[in-house]
Amino acid sequence: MWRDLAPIGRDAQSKGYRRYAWTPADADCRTWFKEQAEARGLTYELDRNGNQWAWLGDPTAGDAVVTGSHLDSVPDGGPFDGPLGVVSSFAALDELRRRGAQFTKPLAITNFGDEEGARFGLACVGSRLAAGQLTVPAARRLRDADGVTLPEAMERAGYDPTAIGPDPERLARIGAFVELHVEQGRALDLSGDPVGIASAIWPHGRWRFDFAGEANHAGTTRLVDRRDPMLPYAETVLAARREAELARAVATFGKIAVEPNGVNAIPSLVRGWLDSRAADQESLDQVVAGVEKAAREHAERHGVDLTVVRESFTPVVEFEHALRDELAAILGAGAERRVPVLGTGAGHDAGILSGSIPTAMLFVRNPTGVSHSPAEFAAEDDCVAGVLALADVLEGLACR
Ligand code: HGY
Ligand code: MN
Ligand code: MN
Repeated sequence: MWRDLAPIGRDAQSKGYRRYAWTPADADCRTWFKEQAEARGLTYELDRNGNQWAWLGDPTAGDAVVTGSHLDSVPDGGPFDGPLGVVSSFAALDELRRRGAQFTKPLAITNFGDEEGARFGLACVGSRLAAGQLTVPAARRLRDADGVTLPEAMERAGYDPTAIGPDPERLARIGAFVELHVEQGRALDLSGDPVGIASAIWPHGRWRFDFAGEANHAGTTRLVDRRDPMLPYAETVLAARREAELARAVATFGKIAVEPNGVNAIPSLVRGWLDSRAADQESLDQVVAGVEKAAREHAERHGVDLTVVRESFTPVVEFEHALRDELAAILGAGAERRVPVLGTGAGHDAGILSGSIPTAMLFVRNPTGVSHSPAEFAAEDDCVAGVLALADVLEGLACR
């Protein structure tokens, strides 16, 4: 399965993945998912929001145990973020069949669409739509860098965008959703464990800072006559780092768009996107307020106009304790050591769905902690340990 997926959407130069929502690479990943489902005799379903489901047993029986993740990537993302959870779900089912496990509840494997929000800027679109956390009008307004809206992109990919919307009946069928994901940090490397259980997801969001100045000639415009938006932008990036350090949080300006983006032209507009996350809401609010305050002061000083728009936000997620503890009990049974429980600063579909159904996450060791990079890596032994752990969890939850 891993080898079949590997070449899809992989850039020859960067060796990173460019699997953006509703693009041909995304379509190829979706085809792979459907083939894996059908190869196992699972009932394939595509839901109204373009999420893919592979069912074993009667989906309408209720109390289903569901596992899966996403197949889309950030720009030049790594091979594991998302796909490890989907591949491990199919592999865990294969393992359970090898064990002769008898399912007493329906099981489903899922691929949630557009988790990374790389193309339209909002994370977890597929799961947010299903959970009613993204309204249809707001979804229809999403636009990519070329001005293509989400509905247009879905239509071009052969999907019916008029069907999108909340899917409470589908979520009501689910008793528990467990997502396996490569760890995006080094906690398991430091603790020496191949697998961990998630406790919480930090509150996190994305804010767009638009600095509007005055386009002019780079060579003939005196410094005192400039309204150069690049300067307050640069000072704001440094302010974000300071605010994050003060609040023991993280803040990243990872994406910038400059108009007209010419070497010899003072920009008319600089757009910068802030991603900030913190262990608690108060710290996150402190960082964002501090960055915005600094941005306004610097913009004012340079005669530049500033607008700030919050484009994506996810409140803190505390995974349901009963399910978290059930995973710990299942994985701890007979093991010589307790499976570590750890928080994360990375968002996931399991976080979005935790507002609607009981969800939990398993993390697989990432020896360098690097993610959202072609260098993202997990050792095969650890990936196998993740599959076996997921199989144990699914057996414990769905094969009583
Ligand atoms: O950005 C995140 O935390 C996730 O990878 N979407
Ligand atoms: Mn990611
Ligand atoms: Mn992910």
